[in-house]
Amino acid sequence: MATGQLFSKTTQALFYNYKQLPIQRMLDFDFLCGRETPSVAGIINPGSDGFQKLFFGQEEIAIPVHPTIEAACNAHPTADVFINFASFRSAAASSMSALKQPTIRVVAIIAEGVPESDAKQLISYARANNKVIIGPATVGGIQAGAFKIGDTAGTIDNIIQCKLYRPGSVGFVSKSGGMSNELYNTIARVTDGIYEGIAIGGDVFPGSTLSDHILRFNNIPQVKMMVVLGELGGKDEYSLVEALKQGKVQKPVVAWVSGTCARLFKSEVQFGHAGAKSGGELESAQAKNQALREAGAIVPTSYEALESAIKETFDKLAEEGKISPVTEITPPPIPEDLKTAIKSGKVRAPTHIISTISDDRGEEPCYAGVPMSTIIEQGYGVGDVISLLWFKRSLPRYCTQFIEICIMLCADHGPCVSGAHNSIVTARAGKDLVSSLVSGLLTIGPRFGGAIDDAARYFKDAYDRGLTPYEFVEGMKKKGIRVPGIGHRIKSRDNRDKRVQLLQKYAHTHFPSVKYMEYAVQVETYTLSKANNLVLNVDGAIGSLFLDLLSGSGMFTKQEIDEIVEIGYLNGLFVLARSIGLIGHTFDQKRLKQPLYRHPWEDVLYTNRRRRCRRGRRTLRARRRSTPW
Ligand code: Q5B
Repeated sequence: MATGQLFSKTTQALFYNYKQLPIQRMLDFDFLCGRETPSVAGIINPGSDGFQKLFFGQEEIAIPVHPTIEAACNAHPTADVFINFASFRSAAASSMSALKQPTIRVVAIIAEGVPESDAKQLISYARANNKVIIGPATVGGIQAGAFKIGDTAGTIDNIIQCKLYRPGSVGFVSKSGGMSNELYNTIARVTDGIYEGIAIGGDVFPGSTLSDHILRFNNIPQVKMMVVLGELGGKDEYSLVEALKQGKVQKPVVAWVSGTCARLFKSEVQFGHAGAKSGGELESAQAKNQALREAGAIVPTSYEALESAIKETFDKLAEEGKISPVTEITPPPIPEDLKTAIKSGKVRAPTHIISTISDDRGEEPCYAGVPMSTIIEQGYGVGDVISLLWFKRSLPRYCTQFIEICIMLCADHGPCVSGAHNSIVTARAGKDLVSSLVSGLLTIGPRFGGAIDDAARYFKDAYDRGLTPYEFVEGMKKKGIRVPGIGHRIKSRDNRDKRVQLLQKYAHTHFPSVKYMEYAVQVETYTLSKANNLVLNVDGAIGSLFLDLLSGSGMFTKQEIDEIVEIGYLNGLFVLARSIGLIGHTFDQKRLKQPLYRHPWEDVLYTNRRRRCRRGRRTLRARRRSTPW
């Protein structure tokens, strides 16, 4: 890199603290400039690693993420700029650690509010080790057509307007980042543009000074003139005055120190930056402007006259043949982000998912259009929520209460049923809650708990077709299908399922019609004539009563009822309810610290033949003796 140059078109940076927008802006700038490699080599996100997906033009690239500064520097030894987006609390420590890395040459510190004592330590370490700090409290800097730090120069539109995608002849240094955007624009209007622009930051102790950069620009052959924008407060501008007086700067310097209005205030004024306060007369904008003028800088009489001063200086250099015309290029268009394009109405994109039951985009989530505050404030219950999310409507209270009763009645049926058994075994195998729950839920099906939908389907079909219970049951038998909703392992004619009786009682009291349930009872009467345990079970009771709810409530069309039965909503009630019990069983086993379950041999009928030999029998006997049960 030539003397004085901080950056080039191949400079790469490490970016500390993942901030998507400024990194993407850097990469967009790279693309605009026709860089071959992204200017961000790696990201340091303390504690995490992996990759971050970002765009380089139209292409998506994965930028490595490292957990520590050391790891990032080791992985990217040619990345010599460290862009520090840490907060003011950790900016000093991370900047010092970066400065100590042999591969790091330039550190840009974006944070405002870095303690002055910390800043001084950083500055003295950097100077002693020949490293450059830009900031703290800076937006960064830019080398036109080559490299840009973070948010410098603002949006892509502004960068294009200021022609920062290709180098000009002006070196620019400013204290303020915001004002540098303004000056990039001014300079682009009246000259061939910026070669390099640096905002040193508005702190009292900047890592590098106005004169540091002016002296550097003086050594860069492509820089033909310099523009300086200082501000009241501090004495930084005087080091430039000294350099000018000592003849260290040979190229024209146009300078302006802003803050001349401070004199209009009766008391001392503090502008936006920590350093921008007029202490004594020497620190006033007027005194500094005067000193710069006397030292040989071109200092206009007002900020408004700065633009013409820059123009005159540039035109003079051009007339003297010191500036050769810049080759204008048309930068490639930056593809717009889909989100932005959609927002501006420029494009439309098909969605990949359609949802009709809930919406979380507004101020509060809505279930089927009902805001959460209504659900809570008007005392909706779980049954109402189910009716909104499953059936997309508010059902009458007697219906939602029926749903809640189903949930309560089916929440658990002891540890011996298939689902609970599986959850218990899984929990005892040391698995987590979700695994234990899911293992129990997976047993729900045509024999256990999941017969509600089929019960509703078959009872509805048989009733609607006017089949007698005899015709129905015998027809099913011919097809080799057990009647869903009929039969139980432990319930029988003499040991009725209380849950079924409770559901029937509720429906008789509240439902306008219970025709499907009455049909199911007639079927039960017939099946009981065959065997004692062929009772209407809880699945059959819920299935038939839900048909009554759907048809009797007047809230569903015939077509909707057919669809609900065909899709099969009702097993969902058992799944939802039994999850409560399965979770309970899982907690219970864990609370009881139960060991790994192993089914006892005695409880298994082994049917594989064992060869009769003495040794074999001895082994089996020995094994049995050592088994704990
Ligand atoms: N037979 C439930 O059977 C069970 C028949 C039938 C015609 C029938 C059986 C069945 C339909 C599915 C159903 C939900 C497997 C049950 C639930 C939740 C639970 C569970 C809990 C909880 C029980 C003996 C003879 C055979 C069979 C005949 C049996 N059922 N015929 N239609 N439905 N039902 N499931 O006692 O001539 O000897 O060959 O599949 O509705 O899961 O608490 O435990 O809350 O957790 O094992 O309540 O009924 O009878 O298989 O020995 O059969 O009866 O064809 O006749 P079993 P099997 P045959 S509620």
